[in-house]
This record gives sequence, structure tokens and C-alpha cells, in this order.
Amino acid sequence: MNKYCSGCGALLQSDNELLNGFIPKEKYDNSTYCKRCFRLINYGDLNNNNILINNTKLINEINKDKSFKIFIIDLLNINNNTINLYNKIKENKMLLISKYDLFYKIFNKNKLFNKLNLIYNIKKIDTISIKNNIDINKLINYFKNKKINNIMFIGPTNSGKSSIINKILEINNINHDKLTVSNSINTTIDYINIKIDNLNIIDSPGFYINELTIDKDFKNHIKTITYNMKKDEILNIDNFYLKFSNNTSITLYMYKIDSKKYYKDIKFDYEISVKDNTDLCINGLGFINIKKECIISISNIDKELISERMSII
Ligand SMILES: Nc1nc2c(ncn2[C@@H]2O[C@H](COP(=O)(O)OP(=O)(O)O)[C@@H](O)[C@H]2O)c(=O)[nH]1
Ligand SMILES: [Mg+2]
Repeated sequence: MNKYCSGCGALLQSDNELLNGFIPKEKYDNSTYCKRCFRLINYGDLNNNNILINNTKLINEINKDKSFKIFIIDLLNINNNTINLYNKIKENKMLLISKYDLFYKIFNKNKLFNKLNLIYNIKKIDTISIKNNIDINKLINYFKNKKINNIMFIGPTNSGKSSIINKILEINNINHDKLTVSNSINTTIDYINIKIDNLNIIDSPGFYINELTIDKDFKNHIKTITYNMKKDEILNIDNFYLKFSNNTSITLYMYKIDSKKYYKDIKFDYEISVKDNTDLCINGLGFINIKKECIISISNIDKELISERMSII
């Protein structure tokens, strides 16, 4: 009989150490985790070199499954790119904004839901944090009240799907191996089925997102920073540069804010013109709220990673 890793869902095998689900032969009978999960859990090192996620394939598989879909995403990763993935998932589904402990100080929930409804036409939304048991119980009660028994957690990689399921297991005192979680991408490799009383919960591999790879701090809440940019002043964020054609106030809502005004000459790669109160979203990093209509010159960041929207602020 096939055996699957409790942590990442990969089929356990002892033939090839370079492939997913590898477990040494002598450990096969008594262990429930693959070597990769074992090393991640015990030593904190993650090897996910050979994992490629195909979003189209994943969407097709998810849409074939009849479970209720919970699309998990954290607030700074909501953008045209990720909402496009959400829109490809068939009903019944809801959007659940994760890691809310990082954001509650800077966002008012109801205002945010109204904006997301207005901009992306998303009606069923809530927030969740694994640091708040009330949130987790609220989710379980939602399933009970709506008589939903089959649930699949989906969403971009690293959005917190497996962590939420672990928290549900913990709160319900379910004796089950913990799912493997990490702050790197592609931790979960295959679907994992878990039974909790009447609930059938499925964890899934995350969608691949073309994004900036930066070290993200999931421990401390996000701090914003505001600049008053004068006409033609340049702002340096991380290793890229933005120039604004008019005087405007801008606020950075980002995971890692390492930014300063910059006074040397720069060659810019392209321009984007934005209306009053626009968010410039940068995949993987967050977004910049721009108050006044202007043309933004951009240097050293792939255009594919940038999208704009009417502001959620
Ligand atoms: N601050 C905070 N971090 C979280 C929360 N949920 C998940 N994380 C962190 O987000 C990272 C990714 O979590 P994981 O469950 O592996 O995401 P998955 O790829 O969607 O399954 C881990 O470092 C978690 O500790 C949350 O509610 N609050
Ligand atoms: Mg996972």
C-alpha cells in the first residue's frame, strides 16, 4: 500500500533521494515524514530545489474537487495577479485573509471588506490569524452552521494554509501528525486529507507566484511609512527606484521596508501613469499607496511584478 508523508503529502519512496517523498529504506516502516520534512522540522533547513508548481494544472484539479474552497491569502499579497487565480476557482468558495495579527493595526476590517468588494467584486471575505483561537473557532462554526463537511484550503504558497489546519487540529485536540510549515515557498507538495469529526479537510500545494524573493518577517506587525515626494524626487526601496512626476504623498505597505530618498541620477526603464489614490502592487513585497495623479518612472524591477488598482485604503 502506498504511504504518504504526513507533513507535505508526497508519496513516500526509498528509490531516489533527489525526488520528493524520499525516506531511507530502514526508516520506511516506522516513520510518517519524508527526509525533507524531517530535516525541516528538526533542523530548519528546507530543500525544495526540484519542486515546480503548475498553476493551470492545480486550478484544474481544484475545480474538479467538489469541496468548499477557502482561498487563503495575506493582505500584502492581494493584487490583480493573485485575485486572477481566485477568480479562476469555481464556487463555492470564500476569501480568507490570513496573518491578520500582522495587519490589524493598520486596516479597519469592515472598510477593507467594502473596498475589496468594490474593487475585486469579492463578497464572501473574512480574516484569520493562527494567533487568535477565536478566529479559528469562528471558521469551524461557519462550517458547522452552513453544514459544510468537505473543505479544501487553497491559495498562493506561503499564505498560511497548513498553519491554519495545524491550529484546527490543535484546538480540537486531534491526535494527528502536524503538517509541515515554513516561511519558504513550496513546503506542501501534494494534497493532504485530514478528518476532524464530520469535517474532511484537504490541504493543497500553493500556487506559484512570480514575485520578489525577500526575507519576510511573520512575527512583527507591519509598519507603514509615508513620504512626501516632490516633483521629480526619487525614492529608493530595496534595490529599485521610483520617480514621481508631481508632488504627492505616498505610503508604503510592505513586508520589508528599507527605503530612502535618493539624490543621484538614474536611468529609468519604464513609466506608469496613475490616477488619484492608486495602489501600486509589487508581487511579494506589498503595495504603495499614491495619493495624487502622476507618472511614475521605475527602475530595476521587472514590469511583470507590478500591477495597479484603485486603492484599498
Ligand atoms: N504572523 C503570522 N504568521 C503566520 C500565520 N499563519 C501562518 N504564518 C506563517 O506563514 C508562513 C507560511 O505558513 P505555511 O502554513 O507553511 O503556508 P502554506 O504554504 O500556505 O501552507 C510560516 O512561516 C507561518 O509561521 C498567522 O496567522 N500569523
Ligand atoms: Mg502548506
